[in-house]
Amino acid sequence: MINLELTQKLINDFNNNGFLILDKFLDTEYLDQLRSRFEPLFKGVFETGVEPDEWNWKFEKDPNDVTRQICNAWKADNLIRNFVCHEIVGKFCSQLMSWKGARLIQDNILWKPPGGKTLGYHQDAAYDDWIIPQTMVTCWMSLDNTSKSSGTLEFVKGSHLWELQPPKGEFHSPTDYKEQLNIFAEKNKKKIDIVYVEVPAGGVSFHHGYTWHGSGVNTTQEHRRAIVAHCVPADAKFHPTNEGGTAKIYKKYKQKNSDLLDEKFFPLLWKDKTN
Ligand SMILES: O=C(O)CCC(=O)C(=O)O
Repeated sequence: MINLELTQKLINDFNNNGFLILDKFLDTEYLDQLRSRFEPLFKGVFETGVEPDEWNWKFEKDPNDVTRQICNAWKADNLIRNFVCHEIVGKFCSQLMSWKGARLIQDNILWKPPGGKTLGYHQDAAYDDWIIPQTMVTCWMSLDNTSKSSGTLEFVKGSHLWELQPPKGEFHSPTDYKEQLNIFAEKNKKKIDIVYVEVPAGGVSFHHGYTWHGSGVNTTQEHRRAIVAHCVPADAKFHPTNEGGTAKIYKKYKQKNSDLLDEKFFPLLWKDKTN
């Protein structure tokens, strides 16, 4: 991770747009190593012996033209953990959201091969109604150069100020990946202004949990890979009753008689020690 400070201007940009895009974030000397972890992980070779929580694509079993995703690869791979659990990720997420600290609620590794299909437009915080407060910020770190034609991540500018809608429609490979966005915008009379995350390998974007985003087909001959940290406030807790979104997978980590997010499964990345 490069040593970078967030300026007030960058924080203001995030607050105005609902996202922030930076060309330099990951130390480029680690990119090859990080990319080399993808194939073993999708083949089910887990360095730590711990299986990730979600694993949507398996080598030689699933179609080649989809976006491959693993959730919580940090539990399986120490190098991925070093990056998605890095304190600078937690510090930036906290500063952008005006939080006193940040905790990892989930990671993703994403691999969109040449011809790889879409991911439907959605709002990340819509999936965590089992967390109080229901909020999120996402740090998306790119391991490859990205462009509109490689099916990069795209955001709707200012949509973090729209209300949250429960998850709807297909997430993986919908034919019309903007369908849910268009339905929401039409119903709520919102204007859609799309910005594509076009960064060199090692670049990053951060987005607010309410920001609408998705990605199109990779029409290039290049692979498009990213590692992603989804964070919540350091003192976020389990909702005592809600069971929607991704709760069906993550409620198993709730301890009896406690709403605390256990450090073993939801690690604290950074905490402000100044007050
Ligand atoms: O990389 C993509 O295509 C989508 C990523 C995404 O949805 C996210 O990081 O929240």
